[in-house]
Order: sequence, then structure tokens, then C-alpha cells
Amino acid sequence: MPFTARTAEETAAARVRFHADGYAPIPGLLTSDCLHELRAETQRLVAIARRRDFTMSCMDDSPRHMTTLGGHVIARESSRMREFYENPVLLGLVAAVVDELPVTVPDLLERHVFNVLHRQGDTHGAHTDDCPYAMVIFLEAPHSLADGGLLQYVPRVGALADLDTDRARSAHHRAGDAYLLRSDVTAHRVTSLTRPGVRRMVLNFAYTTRSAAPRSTQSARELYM
Ligand SMILES: O=C(O)CCC(=O)C(=O)O
Ligand SMILES: [Fe+2]
Repeated sequence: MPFTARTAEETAAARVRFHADGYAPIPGLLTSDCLHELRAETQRLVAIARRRDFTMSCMDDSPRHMTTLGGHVIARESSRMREFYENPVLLGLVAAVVDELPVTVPDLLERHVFNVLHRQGDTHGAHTDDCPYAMVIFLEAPHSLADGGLLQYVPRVGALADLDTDRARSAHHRAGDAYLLRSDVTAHRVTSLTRPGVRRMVLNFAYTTRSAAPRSTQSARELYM
């Protein structure tokens, strides 16, 4: 089993938090064996990932300084990653926390992406996602909050400018942790790495629902094509 077991109380607490804030931490989601396996898989993928440095006009000109790999390449290169994305235990956890049946995303580019911050100043700037739900899984993360790479989000607010107000919250995660985000209507970003020598690597598994209108903005193409 690649995922650690959750008690009913832990899952219930995550559901309450998710519905209050549009965010719920899932600490220690990956077993250490699974973390090692996913890391080995991404070592291969990082070699073919692409560096991106630009501002995204459709997201208030927020910066992107990061290395990424789109889901279409991941799907081609890694059957293992595809299996993880579709893992019934993972889908069951998403369903229990968001209280809705998650549906895998038909668009390969967006369904599972790989994001790496690895240089001082690297950041994944303010945005909302195209799909309703994001399960973000940490393969590596800075140990200290002072090193940056924090998730910032504004509970129940989609306006990106609110990330610069005192309504914004910050969250730190460790390798093996994950979080769930109501990512299409919750403004979010990842703060800059503050020093060289630290690395933050995540997988973002996107899920939709049967009733969600398909939405595809330019942003995913700019970052993952
Ligand atoms: O790296 C993170 O914590 C956020 C990732 C994200 O927002 C995205 O891939 O759309
Ligand atoms: Fe996002």
C-alpha cells in the first residue's frame, strides 16, 4: 500500500477544514517506500523537464520561475505515475475529504503535472487552476520555513490580489506530505526560495467532477507545453 492509513477522525477533520478553507493538509500521505519510489521515478522525469521563466499575463502577470513537466509527457514516460494518479485508495481519500466523487481529468496535459523549484528566487506565482480539485504531493521540500517554498492561499477567495492582504494564509509541508485544494476558486501561489541549495518538488494531481464545466485556460499550456 503506497499510502499511510488514515483514521476516520483524521479524515473527518480534513473534510471540515477543506469545507471551511478550501484547503486541507494531508500530512504523511506517502509511506517511506512510496516516497522513495516516486522520487526515483521523478529523477528520470526531472532530466526531461523544462525550465520556465516568464510572467503569466492571464494571471495578473504573476511570475513563473520553475522547472516543469506536463502531464502528456508524464503519461508517455511513466506508467507508474499514471497508476498513482488513478489509485482507488487515493481517489477514495479525495472523495472523503471533498465530499464529492472525483473524476479523472481527460486532458492529459493538466491531469498530473510535475513542478520543481530549485534556484534561489524560484516561485510559482499567483493563480487559480482549471480543475476544481488539486491533490499536491511533496517529494522534496525545504526543511525550514525561512527557506521559502510555502503555499499561500486565500480561503474562499479567487481574487489573486487578496494574496497580498492579511486574509492570505501560509502552509509549510514536508516530503511525503500532501494537501488538497479547491484550486479553481482559491487564489494560491508558492513563495520564492530564499537561498541556493534547496529544492521543492511536487506532483499536482488534478481532479474534476461530473458536473463541473470543462474549463481550459491558456495558463496550463503556457506552463506545461
Ligand atoms: O506547488 C504547489 O504547492 C502548488 C502547485 C500548483 O498550484 C499547481 O500546480 O497548480
Ligand atoms: Fe495551482
